[in-house]
Amino acid sequence: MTDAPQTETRTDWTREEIAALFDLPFTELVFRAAEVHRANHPANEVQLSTLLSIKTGGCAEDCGYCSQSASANSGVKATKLMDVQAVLQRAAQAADQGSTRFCMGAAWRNPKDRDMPAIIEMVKGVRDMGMETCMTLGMLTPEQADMLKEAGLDYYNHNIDTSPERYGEITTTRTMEDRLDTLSEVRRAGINVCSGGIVGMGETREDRVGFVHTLATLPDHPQSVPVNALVPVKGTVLGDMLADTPLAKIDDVEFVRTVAVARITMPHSMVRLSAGRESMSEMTQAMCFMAGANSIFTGDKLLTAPNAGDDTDAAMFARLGLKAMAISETQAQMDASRMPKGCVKMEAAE
Ligand code: SAM
Ligand code: DTB
Ligand code: SF4
Repeated sequence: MTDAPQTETRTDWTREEIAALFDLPFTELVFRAAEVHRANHPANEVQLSTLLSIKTGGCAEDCGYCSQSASANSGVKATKLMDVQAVLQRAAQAADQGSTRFCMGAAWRNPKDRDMPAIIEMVKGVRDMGMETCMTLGMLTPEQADMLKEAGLDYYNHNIDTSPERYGEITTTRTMEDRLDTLSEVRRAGINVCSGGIVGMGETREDRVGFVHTLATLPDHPQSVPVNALVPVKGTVLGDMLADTPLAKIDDVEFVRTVAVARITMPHSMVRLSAGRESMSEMTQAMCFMAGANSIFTGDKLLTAPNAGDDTDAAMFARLGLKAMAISETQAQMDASRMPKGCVKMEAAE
């Protein structure tokens, strides 16, 4: 490990190196992550994304954290795919609120071919408003990935969620390999990859090491890395497990450590402080921004769970002196993230 900030894109991280980062004294780890952040991104700018659930609930997968699984008893009502015009109306509202990326999520194991024409209309319509588009629809066939690229989709979100060892305890209806296969189809099609996971599911430190290691050793780092804190939902396997064993809840310091290690190992990626902000103190969020998080979800709702809300976030940004990142800056960051491996950026972004 060197003392210079990590600007080189490495995909050969070892688990031992990642574990050693997690083991650093907290202030040393956050200091190093902040150096990497400043060398590669504007330090006080945060990208704003808005989520919309375009098809809610009734999902055939059994992800133990998710309120939308048909196997959960969460009370979330299953809906049909939303009408294209209604989706575009919500995107226009998000653009008015200053969001630069609109992420549309469907509670599907995979999209059916009959759904694709409406999905494509949604991508084209949102793009025409000048926003970046993101979809998260479950597993994709190579043909579907190509169709989404052709429609102009900017990002596809597909999380690996946890370590390869823990994966089978969280979801039994698919494997980590299935997940990685879809990610490689998305990459091959030329769509930016958004992939991260959830911390606070009762996993061990070793699982968090394995989670970051899996992402940081993909053939290319995901352009976007969402780090979610589990939102415990009553009636889901993990929500109920955590309600019974509150000590399994992750502490804020360990959450910030995970953000910092993601920042150091994937220096050019946008690291998104995702679900769970609603129950996180402003100080913990501030530590995450210090540790290199530079993207959030805005608005008062995620897919089904509550989010901090625009007024709360505006007040936090004012107090912390943070600025919304312009879309041109996000695109410059993406170009940097596509630099060949081993290429060292000479100038700091600010
Ligand atoms: N069905 C698609 C899929 O699984 O890829 C898209 C939607 S799914 C809800 C998107 C991601 O949200 C999941 O992979 C998971 O990481 C995150 N997520 C879902 N429920 C969550 C919860 N209760 N707390 C934190 N993150 C959650
Ligand atoms: C991601 O990593 N987090 C978002 C997005 N990708 C699709 C979803 C968070 C969902 C939180 C729980 C809910 O709203 O149901
Ligand atoms: Fe379905 Fe996605 Fe929820 Fe899993 S995370 S149950 S795939 S909606």
